[in-house]
Amino acid sequence: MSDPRVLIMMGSESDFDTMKPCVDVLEEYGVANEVVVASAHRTPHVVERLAREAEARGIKVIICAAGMSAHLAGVVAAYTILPVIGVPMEAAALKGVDALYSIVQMPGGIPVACMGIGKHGAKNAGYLAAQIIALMDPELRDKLFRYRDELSDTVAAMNRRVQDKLGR
Ligand code: RP5
Repeated sequence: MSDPRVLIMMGSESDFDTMKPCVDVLEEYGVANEVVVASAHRTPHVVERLAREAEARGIKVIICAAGMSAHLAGVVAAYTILPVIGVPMEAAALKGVDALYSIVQMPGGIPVACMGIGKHGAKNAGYLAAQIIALMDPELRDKLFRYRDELSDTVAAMNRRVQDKLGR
């Protein structure tokens, strides 16, 4: 995709299905993005290059998805002052709690915005990145406000259905 504003990095191909909702959100709101598989442990040199070059390429936000001993977001954050959003992947043994703790417990001075584990976290990473970009993009800001209005309508409809079921 040309002139991406969001760079999504994931530690493995096995993270893709979980991260797809993140890509979907960015696509829906017309936020140009680039998706790359790069691992803090298996390809550290690639991660370093992507993180160092991101700002000069016009990237505004970096999203990093990783599971298990998840160092990707923290390592990327060490090389850039762009906002970095981490998404913990749910891997077998510890169900993503390992990745959550790895991402959320950054030492002071090198922040990472940590989302929830799995697909909800991935979706929220997309929205948070879009909201950050919206600070510089009034059209995107309007779209995000329209989405919030739609959400509100959806909840009001759910409430009406529940009241109907109760006969109230
Ligand atoms: C992490 O290890 C990846 O982000 C992935 O969540 C996990 C397992 O990777 P694979 O063994 O499936 O490639 O680095």
